[in-house]
Amino acid sequence: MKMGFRWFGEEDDPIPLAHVRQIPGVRHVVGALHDLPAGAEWPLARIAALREAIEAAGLLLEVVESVNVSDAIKIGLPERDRHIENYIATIRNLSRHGVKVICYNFMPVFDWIRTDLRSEAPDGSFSMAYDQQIVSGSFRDVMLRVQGGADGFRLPGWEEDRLAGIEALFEAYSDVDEDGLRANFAYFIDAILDACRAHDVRMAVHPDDPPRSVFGLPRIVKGAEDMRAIAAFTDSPYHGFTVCTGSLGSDPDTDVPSLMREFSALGRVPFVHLRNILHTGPGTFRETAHPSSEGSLDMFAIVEALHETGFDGYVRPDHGRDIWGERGRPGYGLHDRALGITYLLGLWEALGRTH
Ligand code: DNO
Ligand code: MN
Repeated sequence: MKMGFRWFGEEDDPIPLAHVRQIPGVRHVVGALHDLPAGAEWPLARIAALREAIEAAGLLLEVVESVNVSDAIKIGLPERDRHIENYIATIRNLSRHGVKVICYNFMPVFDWIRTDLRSEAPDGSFSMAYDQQIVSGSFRDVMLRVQGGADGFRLPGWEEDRLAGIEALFEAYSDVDEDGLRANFAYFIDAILDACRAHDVRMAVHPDDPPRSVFGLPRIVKGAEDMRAIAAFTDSPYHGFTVCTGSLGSDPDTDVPSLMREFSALGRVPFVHLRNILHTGPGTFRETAHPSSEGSLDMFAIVEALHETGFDGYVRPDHGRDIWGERGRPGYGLHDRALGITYLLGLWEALGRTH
């Protein structure tokens, strides 16, 4: 298990790499060029600069999250082939700098969604929460509620310039149902797979978060059944998953340890996001600290599933809480994610000693 830490870059992340380096057991930074639009080629020089900054801190850049897939590719618009060419060039450029895994998602229009970015828990810590009732309204209601509530932080995909064209984007999706979206996904994977093989870069699709349709948009990476259909595009190990326990586990019907066991045993899990959530009622959940004792997921059983299937890929803690007065990017503070890492590595060490 290779432990990583997500980092948003020198300009956008308040956490210095020197601090990441001090978290015991962390050797990998999960990074990206966040300013580049989906559909563009990532220039070699920009990747080189990111890698150099990470390596100068004594860390490695082997996992990138995310190289976003454009809506043109998801919708199947004519410009998708140009975007796919750029994606292939990006795979090649990343591989030249030692990148082994690309995390991405196939969610239309938006990325992950929460309805509260700073919800206070009884212990005085803050974390993100979700209420399906609120998402059942219009996305503008959600936007008004969420934006500004966390020091002006915007959910990914909700950037101002993007929201300006949002009606047209919704319209462009009006003919895309789940089957259509899946067909466009298969088209994308088929088009990039040779490049992945040639450059030895494994693709790892992140599940939908939350794992259900939002604002009437189709979503197709919601649970084990969806994942089986996606895995069936090709049996190549270059087409795999980022198993995100918190995203998948927010559906109370999903058995995360058994899903992890199934896909890891198939060799289709190059990357894992480990985090816990607490089901607080029908259609609601909040993010918690990583240990099993704090939330609804059995983190021991999840890590055990990885151990027993001989997992040797990359993991990172996912969203953590804001604790000890820290107030940075929601979900991506230093302290709680560092605590999570120590807990997860403790489970891993114990499993190694006893199995
Ligand atoms: C949610 C997070 C997401 C994820 C992207 C992947 O669980 O891990 O930010 O990174 O959706 O593209
Ligand atoms: Mn995740």
